[in-house]
Parts: sequence; C-alpha cells; structure tokens
Amino acid sequence: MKRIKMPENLPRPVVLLSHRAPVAFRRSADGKRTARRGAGGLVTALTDLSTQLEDVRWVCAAGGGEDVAVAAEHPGEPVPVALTAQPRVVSRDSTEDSVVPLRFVDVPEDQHERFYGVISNPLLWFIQHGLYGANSPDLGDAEHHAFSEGYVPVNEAFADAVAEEVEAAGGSALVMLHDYHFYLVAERVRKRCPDALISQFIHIPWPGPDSWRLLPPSMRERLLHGLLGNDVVAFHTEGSARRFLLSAQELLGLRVDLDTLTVEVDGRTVRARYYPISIDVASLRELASSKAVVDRIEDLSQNLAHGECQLILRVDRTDPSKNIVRGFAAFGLMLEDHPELAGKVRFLALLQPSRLDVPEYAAYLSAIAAQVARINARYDHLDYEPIDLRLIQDLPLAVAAYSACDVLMVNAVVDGMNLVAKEAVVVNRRDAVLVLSENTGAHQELGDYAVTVYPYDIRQQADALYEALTRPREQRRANLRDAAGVIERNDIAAWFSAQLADLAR
Ligand code: GDG
Repeated sequence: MKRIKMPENLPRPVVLLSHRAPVAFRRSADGKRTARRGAGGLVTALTDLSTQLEDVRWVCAAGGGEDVAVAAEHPGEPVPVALTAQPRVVSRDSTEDSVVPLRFVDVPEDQHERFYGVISNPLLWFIQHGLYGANSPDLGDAEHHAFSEGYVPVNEAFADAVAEEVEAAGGSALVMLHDYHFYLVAERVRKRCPDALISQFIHIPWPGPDSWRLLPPSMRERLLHGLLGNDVVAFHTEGSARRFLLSAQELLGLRVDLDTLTVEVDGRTVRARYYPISIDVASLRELASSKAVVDRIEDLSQNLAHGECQLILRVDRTDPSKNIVRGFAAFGLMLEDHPELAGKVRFLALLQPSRLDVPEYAAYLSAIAAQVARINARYDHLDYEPIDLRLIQDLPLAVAAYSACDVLMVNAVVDGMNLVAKEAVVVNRRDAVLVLSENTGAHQELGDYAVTVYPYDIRQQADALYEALTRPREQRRANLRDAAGVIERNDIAAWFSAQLADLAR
C-alpha cells in the first residue's frame, strides 16, 4: 500500500529530477553486477518518498559505465528498480510497492566535469554559501567555457530527458526538480511541455542579489530566467525565498510581491515558497536500534564516552561551508581556557571526504588535518589526544555517535538546513546539547533548544562549547525532548505533503 495520497487535482505522473541516482550499479572483481543504494541526505529522503508515490519516475545522472549498461538493456523506457535496502532491477510489470522507474542520463565525461567540477561545485556552491573572499572567484576563459559548454548543454540534456518522460505520459505531469545543478531545466521543459506543473526545490541557501553580482549578467540572468521557468521555486527558509525574489527584482527588474512571495514574469506568476526539509524519524530510530549501531555504541562507550569523560561530536562532509577548521580552533581555545578539562573531554569528528577532485575541497581537507595535528600535538605530553579525527563513511557509526555524544557541534558558515542536527536530537540518549550555527536552516526550528554559535567568532564558539559541556542536566534533558518533538511533528512526510498541498492549490 502506497502511503502518500496525491491530491486529486494534481497532474500525474510525478517526474523527479536529481543529479544523484538512488541506486549505483557496478561490476565487482568477480565480474558480477552489484547494486547499492545511493548515498547522501537528499537521495535518501527522496528514495523513501518516491517508493510511496503511486505514479512516479525519476530522472538522474548515470554514475558510471554499469549504470549506462543497465539503461541500454531497457531501450526507450526507464529501468524499473525495486528501491529496497538491496536494490534490484525488476520486470516492467512488477507490482512491488518499492519499484520506481529510473531514467539514467549519460553525458560526455568532459562536459560533465565542466558542469559539475567547475560550475556547480565550486562556483555556484561557493557563491550560495558566501565562501568567496575579496580576491575570488577568477572567471577566465575556462569558467566561461565551462558554463557554455558544460552547465548549459548538461542542463539541456537533463531537461530533454524530463520532457520526454512528460511527453510519454501524455504531456501533463507534476515535475519536481532538485537543486543547483539544474537551474536551466525548468525553462526548457516548460517550452516543450506547457501543460506540466513544474516546481524546483533548492537545498542550499539563496544569497542576496549582491552575491550574484560575482557573476556577469550573461550568467546570472540566464540562471535566474531558467529558474523562473518553474511555477514554484522552493527553499528551506523564508529568508532564502525572499532573497530569491529580491534577486529577480534587482537583477532582472521584475515586479515582485514580498507579502505573497510572488514574482511576475512573461505574464505568469511564479511563487517562491519555503518548506524546511526533515528526516524519517521512524526509520532512523529503527536503524538506531539495529545491531550494527548498538555494537558501535558499545565500542564508543568503552573508548570515548565513558564515566566522567564527555564526548563532543561532529558529522560532516569535508566541505568548507561546514566550518570544520574554525570549530577545531574553538575547541583548542576552550581547552586552553579550561586546562582542568584536559583528559576529560574528547572531540570525535566523523568526516566524509567530499568532492576531492575539486581543488578547493582537497585544500580544505589538508587544512583540517593540519589543524587537528596542531591541537593534538599540544597535549602529547599528557598522553591525551583531544581530537579523534576519522575520515570515514559509515552511517551506523554516525548514528551510534549521535546516540552516545554529550554535545553535537554544528557551526556551519551557512547551511540550507543541516540534517545532522535533526538526526542527532531524535536518537541521542545522553541528554546531548546541540551547539548550532545561527546560519543553518535548522536554527529556525531548533535554535530555542540549542546553544547558538556565530560561525566566524572562534572566541564565542569556544565559550559556547564550554557552556554546552557544563549545562545542568535538567535543562539539557528538557531541551533535547523539546527539540525531538519539533522534528517528530515536522518529519519528511510532512515536508513533502506540504509541497503537494500547496501545488494542488
Ligand atoms: C545538503 C545541504 C541540506 C552522515 N554520515 C554519513 C552519512 N551521513 C548523512 C547524514 C545526513 C547527510 O549525510 C548530511 O546531510 P546535511 O543536511 O547535514 O548536509 P549536506 O550533505 O550538505 O546536504 C543541507 C541537505 O542537502 C538536505 O536538503 O540539509 O543544508 O547542504 O543525512 O546522516 N551518510 C552515509 N554515510 C555516512 O557516513 N551514507
């Protein structure tokens, strides 16, 4: 039985688009085809939702040769895949609940590199997270070329794939696009499929118009016009929705209404909306009670979070927006302020190496390692290693650490939402204190129950860590309970249903 009821007046099918695929096909050493679920917060959330929809198809990027081979075995139609814990291709007339037809889009490698490794990350990601300083970016021939010969044609290829899916369904569909990789898709889909209802969810922050002036008009106007091909452009926060409209007003001279959050373009009304994304609380708690997680909790309790010793945790991709280096600097400063804590508190950092083929990300990983080495070296003589840095991708370990930590540090420079904060508060068992950057989307919902940090202020973050470690037990317990209550009330299903209900209006 499918759990999500689509409002009657919404067009069908739902055509989803995301860059990452919900499944990755590969060949193992013995020549066998393997399939495993795609990683990452967005794909995990969409995977569970997509299997709950009656009539859905999902367009995504082929991640390698084996994805392309699987697609080639299904000429002219999407690949029916059962998106279970062990995903597998099924027959097209399968009636299993978890089956979602997947359309893999394969673009030439050099084009994809320009689209992904030059324009989407870092250029758009850095602009939208305010990560450029006074002397960057440099937009030379390589970047212009990457835009016109990478971002534009890749967006066209994905738009055509989406449009073909809509046309195959008779020309009417609910198209749900995801993220900053695809700002040019909606406009092209609308031209081919004027009857489609098109929405796009942007998972990262939208900055004000001045930030977009880092790009020349030829790029920024094209991106904005592309996005305005949507009927709805959605964000995690009201601030992002408003800044999107202000960008349309200042950079394109369009008429916007900040009360109704709308903009007029070419005789149409485009709505900016906000829906804070959330998590699947039940399935996370189920994972938290699995053997894999329980074993890891035991291990952490024996080695890190036992007796008098408190555990500070962070779980992040090694992304400059996550502010990992300053977070460690703040921890080092706190230890200097409070030498009595040496040996009594440890900082576990579970970091997933991210986008290492992008030079800025490789440099950031080196900066993290250097900072950790500096701080740990200071305490060598005490046989105490304050920071336990693990470059690892291990979700059960992350969930075990959520459960066993005393403080969760989320000091992002800026973050669209930050699911780590939401996940930790629903599974923690030690009355943990959330140390949360005011610039995360999550702060709108959880700020009242957290110790707020200001991401560039290392001194303030050091004091905040100390405050979190020394908070009275009753206050910690009440804050954690209230924070978990917020997430239980607004879970991932509520996030999605709110969008459908609005679209139906
Ligand atoms: C973007 C936006 C927005 C953690 N360790 C492992 C692992 N994780 C999972 C977490 C969480 C996800 O990764 C990280 O999500 P975040 O929201 O914290 O951050 P981004 O990756 O930057 O996500 C963000 C989000 O999109 C959704 O809209 O909140 O603002 O930047 O779910 O549990 N997953 C696996 N192994 C690990 O070791 N597989």
